[in-house]
Amino acid sequence: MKALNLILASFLLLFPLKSMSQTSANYDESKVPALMFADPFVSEKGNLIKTVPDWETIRRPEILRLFQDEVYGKIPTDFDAISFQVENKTTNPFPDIAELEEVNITIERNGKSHTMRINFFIPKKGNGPFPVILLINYLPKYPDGKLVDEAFWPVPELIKRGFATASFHVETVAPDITESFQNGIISTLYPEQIGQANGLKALGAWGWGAMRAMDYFTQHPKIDSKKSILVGHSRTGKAALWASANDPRWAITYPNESGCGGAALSKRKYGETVGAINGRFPHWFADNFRKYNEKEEILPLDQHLLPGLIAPRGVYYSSARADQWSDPKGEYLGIQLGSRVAAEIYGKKAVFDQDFEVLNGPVHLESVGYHIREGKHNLTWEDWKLFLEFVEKVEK
Ligand code: GTR
Repeated sequence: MKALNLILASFLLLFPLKSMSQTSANYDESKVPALMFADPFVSEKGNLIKTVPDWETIRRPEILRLFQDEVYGKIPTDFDAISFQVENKTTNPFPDIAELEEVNITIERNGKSHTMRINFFIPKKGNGPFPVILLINYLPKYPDGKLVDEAFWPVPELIKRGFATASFHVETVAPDITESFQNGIISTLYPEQIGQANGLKALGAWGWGAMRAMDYFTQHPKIDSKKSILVGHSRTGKAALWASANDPRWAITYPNESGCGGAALSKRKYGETVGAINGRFPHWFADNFRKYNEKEEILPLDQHLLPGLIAPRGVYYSSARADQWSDPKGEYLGIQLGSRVAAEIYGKKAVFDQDFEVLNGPVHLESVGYHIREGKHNLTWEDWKLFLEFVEKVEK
């Protein structure tokens, strides 16, 4: 009995992070259901959408509304005032190559105000204006206080390549906690969103934070905000996608391993499912998204419609082979199908003609790209490096 307890205890020690939903998830391709997808090029009234004006005035707004109402909830953007104050409190870890600005962004609405904070590094070499990369961070390892985790946010490498780079922690906008996520901008600035079935939740709030950081970049003399890049990993990859669908000021959007509710197709029910994600993180998505728990087949849309909302701007996805929970094949299909808008409406060379199974290296097309690497769920230097190669091609 003692031996059995010992075995059990060491098993729990070895696998403490694998939740039950993760172990009971489907990882068998033969069990993936036959897929029925909404057509990006047929409007709700049944009209064929072929031109840029029809896409931009009819079909794109329909799809944006569907994501807003059924998946993510609204991102309100109205406020009365915004102001910026640079207040450096931390020692600059890279004084030789970068200037550091720790910026307080204060937003006012209906007599109330909220202040969020971003950490911002600007190259010392050259006069700019510099393109800027914003990373939405959620790692508990370095909330405000410690500025940089070089594996996850490789500031010196980005600076050396001529980018300015900024990051904010989700907590400065909305805590990533089911019980208290509203204790940020939601209850202070947008209380009317609370209780609405398509109201603002945590992912949308983090996306809103990215927009306010962009407000700072657009007025910064050293920044070329027309070349701004939004990056997120996993949960913040989902937020980055939704932010960029709402805010056309992002030139390139890079969600790394954003999985369920991000890059991956929900209807495949492979790895993490809608029911699993809503169960574990009820504060991320609109309440309406719960209607599709274990019923993904009745979703009136799927994630392949997201890249089209970002087109013709750049969008890049990446997966990790051992990160089956995020469904790498579903992520690839999401961008392969999704890039049809860039290709067929905007005439970009954006056709992924290889099947997922035969991919043997990164695919870098005109405004879209994808890579899969070996290894586990993480944002690594390998991911950054391949992504930056794509950026160089897009910005040429
Ligand atoms: C997982 C979650 C994923 C993903 C990830 C992360 O536990 O199931 O959807 O968002 O967390 O953010 O690291």
